[in-house]
Amino acid sequence: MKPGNFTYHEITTQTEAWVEALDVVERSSADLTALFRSRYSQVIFTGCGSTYYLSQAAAALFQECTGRIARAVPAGELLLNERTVLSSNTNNESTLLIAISRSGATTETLRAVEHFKNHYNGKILVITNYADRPLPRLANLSLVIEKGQEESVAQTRSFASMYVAAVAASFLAGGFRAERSAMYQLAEKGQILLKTHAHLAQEMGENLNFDRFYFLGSGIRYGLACEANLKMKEMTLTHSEPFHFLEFRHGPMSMVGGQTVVVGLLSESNFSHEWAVLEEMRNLGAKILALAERGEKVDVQFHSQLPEIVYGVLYLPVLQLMAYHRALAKGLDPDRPTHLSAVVELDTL
Ligand code: F1P
Repeated sequence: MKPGNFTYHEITTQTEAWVEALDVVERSSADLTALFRSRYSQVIFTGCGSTYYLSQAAAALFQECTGRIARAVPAGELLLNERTVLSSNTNNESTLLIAISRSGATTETLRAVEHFKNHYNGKILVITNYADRPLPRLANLSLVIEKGQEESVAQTRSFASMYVAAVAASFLAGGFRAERSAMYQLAEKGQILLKTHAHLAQEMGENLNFDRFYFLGSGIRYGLACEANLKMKEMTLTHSEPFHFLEFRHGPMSMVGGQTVVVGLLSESNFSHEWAVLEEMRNLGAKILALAERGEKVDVQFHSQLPEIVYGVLYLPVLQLMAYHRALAKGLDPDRPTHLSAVVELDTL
């Protein structure tokens, strides 16, 4: 088996898992509707690593769609610093907990959900890729997307599959019927993007003159920028950080130079403000990689003709592929990132 074979396969077949995620939400729609109708005043999304970043992306979108207060916390924080997340005044039934985990076996997530289950009466929704694991057993309802399962350590297909499920579930909670059915168009658009931008991902990934990457995304895209940044770190051992667009001017831009790549996950709603940041960084010497629905100078254009709350998953494949190529160019195995294992299981918690 050549290094990176699994990762490459998982990235390039991920759209099948997107479709399965939509089918899973569709099949569970009655149960999900009942769950979202239950009494709660806030939603906590939780996970670790990639699935914490997924939680960030999902919480922003959930709040945007439903108007309900939603936030994301790392499972380790929910477990060890509970009072920074759940107020002691919190009514027992007022939190809906949405736990996300590829493996369904990460110790922090399990312990945090167990603790919540034992001390609060709020309902628990789990989003995962494996049915026969401890986490789904703790849930009132689980969304299991088996086609998202992976051989590789770093999450690519799994992340996208669970993200699609979280978005579709948020649309259901918010009554966004048309947006939910529009999501079925994403798979075809994702496949086209993977084909048309494979070369760009390779060219950017193989350019080892670049020594640092910044991923900018705001609103519902910030969690996705965090995830793209994590791929670059895990797979390629490259200095990389995520920021909200306008935050980048407030200090981080001092790191920009001729070997910097600034990746912009641009929105339509704030395009001009976000584009201005990229242009400023270009003037400071950075290489810009821009992704957006459309735009004259945008490198990766989706042309999805879908609303921006629908097409978030389209930001991922080209960036995952860029990390894959950079790992290979550095002589690393994208399937087996340095020091990492697929699941963090601890006997100390
Ligand atoms: C979470 C996770 C992965 C990461 C690493 C360790 O796993 O942090 O995101 O890539 O391999 O575990 P999970 O709870 O989503 O299975």
